[in-house]
Amino acid sequence: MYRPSLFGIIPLLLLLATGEASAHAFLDHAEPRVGNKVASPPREVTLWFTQKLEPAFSTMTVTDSAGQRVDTGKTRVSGNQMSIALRPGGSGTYHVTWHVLSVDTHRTDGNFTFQVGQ
Ligand SMILES: [Cu+2]
Repeated sequence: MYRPSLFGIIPLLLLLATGEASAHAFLDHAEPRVGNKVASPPREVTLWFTQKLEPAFSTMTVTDSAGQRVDTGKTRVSGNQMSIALRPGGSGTYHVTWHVLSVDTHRTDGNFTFQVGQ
């Protein structure tokens, strides 16, 4: 016999909460891919978000393993996509930090790394 319980209700609440949160712009994927390793320094970094971005308030920076900025400082935004060109850099761990304002006026930010070289 069926007995309603919290075990049925809690997943439903989580589902509703997640649905609300996904309305903000979160990182969907990136190129180079998050945590991945690439053979040579990429010419640019591109991020794809779960929502369209406001170009004037969306930025990212990229630093190399020495903590030096290797991005050109000019973020390009198109729809839910944001890119930045990189200057030639060395191998090691690169850090990408992003701050975006999505079209629903919510701010989100985050960071990730990828590896360059062996
Ligand atoms: Cu939102």
